[in-house]
Amino acid sequence: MTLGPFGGVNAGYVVELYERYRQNPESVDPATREVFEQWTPTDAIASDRGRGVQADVHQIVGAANLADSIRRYGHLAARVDPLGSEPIGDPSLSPRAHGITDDDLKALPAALVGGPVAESSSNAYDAIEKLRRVYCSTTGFDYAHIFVPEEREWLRYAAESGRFLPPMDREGMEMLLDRITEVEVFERFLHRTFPGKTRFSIEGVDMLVPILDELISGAANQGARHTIIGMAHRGRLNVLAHILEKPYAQILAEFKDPVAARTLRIDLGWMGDVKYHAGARTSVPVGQTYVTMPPNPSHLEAVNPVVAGMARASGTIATRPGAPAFEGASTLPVLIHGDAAFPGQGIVAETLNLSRLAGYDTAGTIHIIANNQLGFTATPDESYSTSYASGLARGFKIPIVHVNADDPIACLEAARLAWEYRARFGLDFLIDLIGYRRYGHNEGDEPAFTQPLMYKKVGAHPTVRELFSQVLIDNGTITAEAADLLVKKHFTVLEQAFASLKPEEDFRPPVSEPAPPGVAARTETGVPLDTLRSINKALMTPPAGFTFHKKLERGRERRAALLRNPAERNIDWSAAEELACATILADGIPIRLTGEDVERGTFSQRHAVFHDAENGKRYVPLQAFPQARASFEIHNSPLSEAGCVGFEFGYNIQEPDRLVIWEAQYGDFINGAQIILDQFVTSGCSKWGLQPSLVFLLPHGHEGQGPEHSSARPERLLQAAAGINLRLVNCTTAAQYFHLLRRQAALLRSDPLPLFVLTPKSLLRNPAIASTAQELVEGRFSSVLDDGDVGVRARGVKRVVLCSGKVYVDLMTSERRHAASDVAVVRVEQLAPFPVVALQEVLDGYPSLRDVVWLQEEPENMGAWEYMRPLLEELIADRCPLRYIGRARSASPSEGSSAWHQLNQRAIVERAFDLDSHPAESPKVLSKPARSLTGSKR
Ligand SMILES: Cc1ncc(C[n+]2csc(CCOP(=O)(O)OP(=O)(O)O)c2C)c(N)n1
Repeated sequence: MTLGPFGGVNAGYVVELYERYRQNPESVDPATREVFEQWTPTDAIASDRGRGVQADVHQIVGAANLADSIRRYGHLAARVDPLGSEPIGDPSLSPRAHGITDDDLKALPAALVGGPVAESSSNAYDAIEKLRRVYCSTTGFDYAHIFVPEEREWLRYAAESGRFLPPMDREGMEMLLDRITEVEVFERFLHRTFPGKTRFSIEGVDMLVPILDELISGAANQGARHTIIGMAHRGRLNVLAHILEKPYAQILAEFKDPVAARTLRIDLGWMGDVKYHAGARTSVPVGQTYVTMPPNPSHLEAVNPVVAGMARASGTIATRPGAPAFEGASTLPVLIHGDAAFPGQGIVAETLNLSRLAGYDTAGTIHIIANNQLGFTATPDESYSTSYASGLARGFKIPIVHVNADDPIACLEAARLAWEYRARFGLDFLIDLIGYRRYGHNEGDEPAFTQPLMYKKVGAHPTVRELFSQVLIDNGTITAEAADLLVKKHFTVLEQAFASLKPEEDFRPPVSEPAPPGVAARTETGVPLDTLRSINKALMTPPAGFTFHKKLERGRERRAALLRNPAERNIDWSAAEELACATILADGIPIRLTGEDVERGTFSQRHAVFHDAENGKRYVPLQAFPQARASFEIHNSPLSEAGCVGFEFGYNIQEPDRLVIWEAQYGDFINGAQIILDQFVTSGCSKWGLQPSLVFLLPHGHEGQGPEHSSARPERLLQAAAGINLRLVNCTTAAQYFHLLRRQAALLRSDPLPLFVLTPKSLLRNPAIASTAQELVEGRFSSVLDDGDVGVRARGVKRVVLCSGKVYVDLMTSERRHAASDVAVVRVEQLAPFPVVALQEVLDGYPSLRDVVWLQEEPENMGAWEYMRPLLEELIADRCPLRYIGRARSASPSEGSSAWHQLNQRAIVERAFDLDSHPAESPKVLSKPARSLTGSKR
């Protein structure tokens, strides 16, 4: 397309161009030549060429700049509010602002304005008027922030050519009215049948449903086979009913809210959720594409990264070794936002920031803001600092179309533009669907308490169905009776569904069946030595000519020699991890590993990606070894926790046969993703029947680095542990980690649970946690590790110290350990689910106990103690007292000074081995007796 040749220029430049053209018409470009050919400068040219041309040139430049302003700022004058508020406009949209008049424009050629509108116009005035109809009508095109010329030109042409106005014949119009009627009648029926019951009606943005129709069928025509929709409460029931084809009977049954013993699976930890959070998946294709809507928690916008991750997983082909392939066009993600939530919630920005990153992009997500011009009660002025609710999207170079929800054709045009843009560029697009809210925040709320004037208008405002049917009646497309019949037809369908309702049968919670008991404990995960050796050899064979950084060479030499002597304790944490991943890939299970700086590893321990020291080329051993039978992907994530964890959760539930691992830079940063943990990861099964198996690697341990790098806050995860909804492991050997990862991969289908691993930091290279090759060959993960040194002396043991993770190494390397032959140190490697059987067995092996101690380095109100205490009390019963050794209760996870840390750490260890000093007499800051156990049990 060609714009006017002078868009945004100054007069001096045009005079210069005109002089060039006069001397040689071929010396200027064709668009400019065309303007000069049609332009007759005033007579002044003959007498005083310079001044005359200058005057006319000001008009040329004025016209060109007016056209440019309309393209840039026309949306400010667009009538996008169905309630009729005056657009703010902009002075640059009037000819006066550019020193010209309408008459001047009439004397100028249309080519000055450029673009498709110029082709059918007789002069610049005509063309400008057409441009106004494009940019200042019921659609506001907001794309001046798109800096890539090709994308911007495409958008201009699309807007101005009208090519995206779907040619709608009589039948199309009738179908559209039918659809809008169906949407409206559903809400009216619910309103009448269940007065005052919350449903978060769609009314006011009814066009959301036809927009989704257009997006889904448009994307399907472009080859999409799956549409994934994320949305909050507003209009959700309507979308579930009409886009996901959730049966009316089921929705109506949910309104009845039956408590049927048959459906209440409390034994499975099933709690369910309210109806406007439920998800659904169509089992039959709609418009040739399957549609999924994941469940959504109340936390607005939290579902955004989940949908993006699902779409990424759905489009990823992971069955071939090497890096996986991504075919983005196969899946369309659609996110429906609220106008208060979109600018307000940080997770929106985190998700938008993923949109163009390798490993995260979705080949374009289509966003719709269901903009009813209110939050709960908050107004736009109270909700965002941007000009529009959509303002944030500008920074991410996303084209925005503001469209009046009362203009059905303009809405469909916006939808068409969205999917065509996505298909063309594989990038995000945003539709700001501006409507209103017919009722309060929910149907029991009185909106006029806070918005009396707005709701006077809303009360008198006809519905979009009424408006559109009037248009069709006026232009003779349908009769008024036909429009009424449509309403009756849809009421009849709902009435029939309601009349034949059997609430207890029609109500179907998506309960997932639990795995048979004990599967995890029985899972064998050893790998034959020959297999390990050949895989290790392949991993240590780089491409010919690859130059490693000098400092990495020695480590690789050590790695190459690892498995020579199976009894040598030389396998450290990272080697165990790489061998676990390699053997999992060799078993045909794809792996995705992401997190901040994971490619190298926060502690420079992983080096899963090497960079050639000479030419910077990447080499990823796990993508290059010949034994692999599935893909491996690893990505340094952006500096985000909520967005990234949400994304990995979505990826995981969409493709549960892949091992998905997210690593925190330090464990404490996972608190940035607390909403995703609480709302999706730990409760998703209980609320919605989801079965995630996502793995979290959380560096954890008190090492004197201060309060912010010590704790992954296991207490919060343990608080969320109930029944069997997660695994939390704090393991102490490389082999345990190897078997743990392999077990997780083996259980992806049969016993999926999220796995949280508290991982080491300084211990990563410490020989104390190293393992032998033989330990990888044999056995499985053990949830409890008994004190290997006690053996026959078990009878003399008076104290069992139970602990977990890094503090075990502190105990074992203490000088006191040798002398304390009456103290056994037992590691609880898996904290949740509580390993009751394994612990019972171990404790039964010590018949002469005087006490059992739970020892931890975390403060008493953190770590595992408060979770362990009632469980251990029950286990130990009245055999002996249970005591606590560890730091006292504290508001902060650890000391801020390394020296102070060491002092406390040493004291904890000493207390463990000091049987004569009752923990109750310990220094105050360190240990306390278990409150209920200082005397008799409970
Ligand atoms: C993170 C979060 N904070 C607060 C709320 C409570 N809340 C529910 S709806 C709502 C208003 C949302 O307004 P908007 O985004 O415009 O959506 P609408 O309900 O108007 O469609 C609020 C504040 C919530 N659900 N989630």
